[in-house]
Amino acid sequence: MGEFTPDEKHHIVSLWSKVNVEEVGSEALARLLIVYPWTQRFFSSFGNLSSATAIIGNPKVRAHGKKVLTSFGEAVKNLDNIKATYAKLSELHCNKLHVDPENFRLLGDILIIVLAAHFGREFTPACQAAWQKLVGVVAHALAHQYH
Ligand code: HEG
Repeated sequence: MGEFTPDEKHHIVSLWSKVNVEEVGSEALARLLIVYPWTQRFFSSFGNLSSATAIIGNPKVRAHGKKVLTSFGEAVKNLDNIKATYAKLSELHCNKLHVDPENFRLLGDILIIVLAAHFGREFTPACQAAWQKLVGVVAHALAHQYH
């Protein structure tokens, strides 16, 4: 509640309005799987993940990356209520998918890198700071139901 200042909200919402969810989402998930290969274990049903090229070209990675970033957009729409927004999803990742919450932090860090690459100098230090705060709050919310 009240975690973000009006300035931070502005940075988050205005950048988000320019994000191509499919491009950025699929690139972020692909990079997660390439840079931290142990994260591939959660996606054994996704087919060929045997090389960076295979991962980048894998349509299931692409679709899931889009799904994850679309869901991330719920945080942008509910900046004052992120924990409640992800309560169900946290339970799913914990009880059903058994995803170690450390992976939410890794994906958040990678998302920042992908946004920087896509937006260049438009991704100003103040904008980056707001987004870093956001990915931290989202990771915390998704880890909340873990026990
Ligand atoms: Mg998760 C499913 C969102 C990080 C592994 N993730 C999903 C789904 C959503 C979602 C919306 C579909 C849920 C459903 O079917 O009802 N994921 C989501 C967000 C974030 C995240 C918002 C972080 C910002 N997920 C994440 C990470 C991993 C992971 C870091 C693993 C490294 N997610 C995961 C897996 C599934 C989902 C294995 C099921 C995929 C499938 O088999 O279709």
